[in-house]
Amino acid sequence: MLHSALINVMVKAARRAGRSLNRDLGEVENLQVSLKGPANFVTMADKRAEEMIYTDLAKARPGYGFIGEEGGTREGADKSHTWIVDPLDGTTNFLHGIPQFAISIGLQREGTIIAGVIYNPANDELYIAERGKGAFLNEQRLRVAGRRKLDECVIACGLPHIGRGDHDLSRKEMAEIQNKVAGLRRFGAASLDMAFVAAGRLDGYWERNLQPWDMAAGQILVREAGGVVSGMAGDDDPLKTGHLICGNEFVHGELVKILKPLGK
Ligand code: 2AM
Ligand code: CA
Ligand code: CA
Ligand code: CA
Repeated sequence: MLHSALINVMVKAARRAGRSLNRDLGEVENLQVSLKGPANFVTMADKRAEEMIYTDLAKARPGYGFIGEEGGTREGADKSHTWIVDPLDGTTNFLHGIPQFAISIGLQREGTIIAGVIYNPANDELYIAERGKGAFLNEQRLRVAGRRKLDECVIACGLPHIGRGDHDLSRKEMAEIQNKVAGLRRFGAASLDMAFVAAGRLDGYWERNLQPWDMAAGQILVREAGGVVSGMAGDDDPLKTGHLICGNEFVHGELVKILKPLGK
């Protein structure tokens, strides 16, 4: 499969930052860990990876804007294109040596995500999606799972962290879903949860209080794999609300039916 020049730029940046993360993973006990807030860890690994990604992307596409979790917003001369980057999604997993973390790079044009790359350097899984051109895992075309019975589905969620979000609501949500599905999972890296939905490994996923860099690339992966992505209302934009539900059309609809009334 030949990808566009744009995707090649994103893949190259993700792979270089991935090598850096793998090096840091080998010496994770020597990494300085700081707290941005309660249970909100950041390390040199996050910052180094973001700098590399910014450098590579800015070199290849000078002028595009950049939003990264660690570096904040950098305006570009080109007001229509913006990179949305999480240099290390799943920092807590990373710090514990759990190989479920990723680099997530999305590209937004005029408010729409047009390309996404998610890369897990621990197992070398590379997810790619471009608008209208499908979604891929290591060159294999992806399609969301086709299950239409909730009690056969494996669903993932995210949980609010210490001092953030509504913990009572999340308990209610989990209890409702747990009672209706084959399995409920919590992996801890939002971008990979979406990549797993695109790959048909998970049937659906929901999480509240996400940031744009957690979901920019994941959204287009799920959509290009034939899935549906929205906020909690079922037809709203998760980039605007911060809340996200995704799955195949059926599973997405069922999750919305269960979760939407709980949030009121
Ligand atoms: P991060 O590792 O890039 O911070 C999983 O629920 C998602 O929440 C991940 O995408 C993770 O991204 C993010 N996350 C982890 N700890 C967090 C915290 N304390 N506050 C906000 N987001 C967090
Ligand atoms: Ca973080
Ligand atoms: Ca993240
Ligand atoms: Ca991060």
